[in-house]
Amino acid sequence: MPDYTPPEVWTWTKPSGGRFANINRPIAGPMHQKELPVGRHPLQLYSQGTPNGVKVTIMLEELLALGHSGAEYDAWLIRIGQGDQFGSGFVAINPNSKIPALVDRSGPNPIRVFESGAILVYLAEKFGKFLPTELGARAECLSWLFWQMGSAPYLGGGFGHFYAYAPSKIEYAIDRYAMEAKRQLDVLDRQLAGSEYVAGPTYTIADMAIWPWFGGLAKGWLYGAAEFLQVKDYKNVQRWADLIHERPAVRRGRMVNRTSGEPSSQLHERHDAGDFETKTQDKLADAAN
Ligand SMILES: N[C@@H](CCC(=O)N[C@@H](CS)C(=O)NCC(=O)O)C(=O)O
Repeated sequence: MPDYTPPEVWTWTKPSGGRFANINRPIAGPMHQKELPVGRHPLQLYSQGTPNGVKVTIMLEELLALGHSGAEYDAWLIRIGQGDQFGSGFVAINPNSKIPALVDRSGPNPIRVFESGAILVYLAEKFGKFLPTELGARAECLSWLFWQMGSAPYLGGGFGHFYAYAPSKIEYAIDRYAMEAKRQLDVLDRQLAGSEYVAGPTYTIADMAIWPWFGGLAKGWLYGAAEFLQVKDYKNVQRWADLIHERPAVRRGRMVNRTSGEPSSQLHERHDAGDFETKTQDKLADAAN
């Protein structure tokens, strides 16, 4: 590896290279003027079907499956690869310019919520579901939720970035983050050895936050790394990943704002429960022909 001596002061002189380099920049704030669309439902979600986005669509679909009509939502697609997260309307609801972001328009004043973990807690508290109220069980659930929020940057921004997206393969970086990704898988595997769901005997927002990342990794959906990390060895994670994947609301949640994979699995925007039957990309293509 060629040596690099950092200069006295770092300056942004060239794109960093690698996938997503076009959306990386060292400054925040809006980059262009663009208002956000608003649909007819109480909740407006602005997102894309990445692991962080899917956490929220799973939660909304689970709430709807329980009959909470107040959880009806419009899901608008924010194409992060095209820089939609830097539009003025989006930055107004998430100054951090990252999906997902939610606006609750059910009350007299719209409430914005950003950060996927905060959105899960907000919805759990609003509807009184999927976050235990007993102090100990609540602490366990929130501990695992925050574990996920703290772990994902190492898995995605560390391992995923250097293994799959960086412009060159750097052994030091891949070793460092593969070690951490496997350590995190082992943490989860040990927890799931004695617990049906992550935070205990019931399904909670901790499962919804952790599954899109570590369930996805276990099922071989992330970074083409299933073999490299030997994910099949984490037997309890595998059991749990399948258990969550079987849930109909999880299957629907995975489809919303999804822009890759089979056209029949991609529902770019969701404005009605019936859209899963009629508005997936394969159906829209058929209708256009
Ligand atoms: N901690 C944030 C992370 C959100 C995040 O990293 N979102 C990514 C997609 S998964 C994003 O919007 N990236 C666009 C960008 O970085 O410009 C959360 O959990 O909501």
